[in-house]
Amino acid sequence: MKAYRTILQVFDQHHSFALSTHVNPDGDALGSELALYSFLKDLGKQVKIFNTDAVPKNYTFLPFYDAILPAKAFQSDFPEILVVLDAGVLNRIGEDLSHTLIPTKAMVNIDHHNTAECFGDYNLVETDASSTSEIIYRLIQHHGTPIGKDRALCLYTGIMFDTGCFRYSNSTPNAHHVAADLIQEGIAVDEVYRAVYETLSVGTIRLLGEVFQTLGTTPDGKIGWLYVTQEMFRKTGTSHDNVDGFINHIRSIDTVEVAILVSEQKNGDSKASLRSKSFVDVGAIASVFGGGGHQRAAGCEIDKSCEEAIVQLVATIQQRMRDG
Ligand SMILES: [Mn+2]
Repeated sequence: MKAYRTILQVFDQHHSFALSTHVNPDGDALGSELALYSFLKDLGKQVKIFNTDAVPKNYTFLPFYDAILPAKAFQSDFPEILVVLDAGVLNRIGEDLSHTLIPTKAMVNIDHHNTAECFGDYNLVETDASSTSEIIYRLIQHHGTPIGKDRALCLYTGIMFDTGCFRYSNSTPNAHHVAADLIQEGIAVDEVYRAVYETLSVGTIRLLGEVFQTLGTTPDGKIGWLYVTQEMFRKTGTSHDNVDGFINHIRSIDTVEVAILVSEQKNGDSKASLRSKSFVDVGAIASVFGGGGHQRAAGCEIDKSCEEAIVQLVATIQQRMRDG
């Protein structure tokens, strides 16, 4: 637990902080960031959050979410300490921010990704943690500060999201113990679930209908994919934000080991999400294409059309499966 002590000392010895997390922030990115924000505020620190992408609407129930500033709000008020959460490499916070948001004293990286590069001056990287939120929970506990209901709501949301609502293999006994503690702070788990997942627009369901038309699988059924194009977004009045969770439909096919969801970017390039069920390390697959992630969940960008990206991904995955 020396790593926790070291990070708490760094917090103790400095006054001004900036926090950031990865682009397209998810429940864990936001939950861990906002809980840490609240913790540092309670310690009397000056704290600002700068994220490249805005908070998705379904996360605006999180306390303190309006403290999150856009990248362009950062001028030259350099923080002593920059804490980067839930990102394994620095440029995951966005190309611009990764170059402009420079701390005067030290960078701290808190993360749980297998592919984490430990790019900070101080790194709290625990690859067996379910989520960055679980690590922030431990950090606050280690300090002896009560978690409290607001931070519990943030951290529970993070753990719930990263464990796929306690269904993925990272739903460890520890993750459940921490979740139990957080629930004890008085949060309503049914409300958290509804806020995150049951706020779909009609457009999102229409988009799902379009995307389902693209379903493909390899002859053995082990790899399945869907893709979504800019035209589908236009037709249904939706955007990339609405695609969240679509990949789970492919993963739920009985024969599928690897699920691929490819999304066409505005410039025609592709962004791929990869999920696996039990044995394929999709983090390793993603890193072949310059991406990253975990064994069971990863992502990468490919400068090809959706169809071409799928062909390349499938070939790479089949090769890995053959090599065992
Ligand atoms: Mn995470």
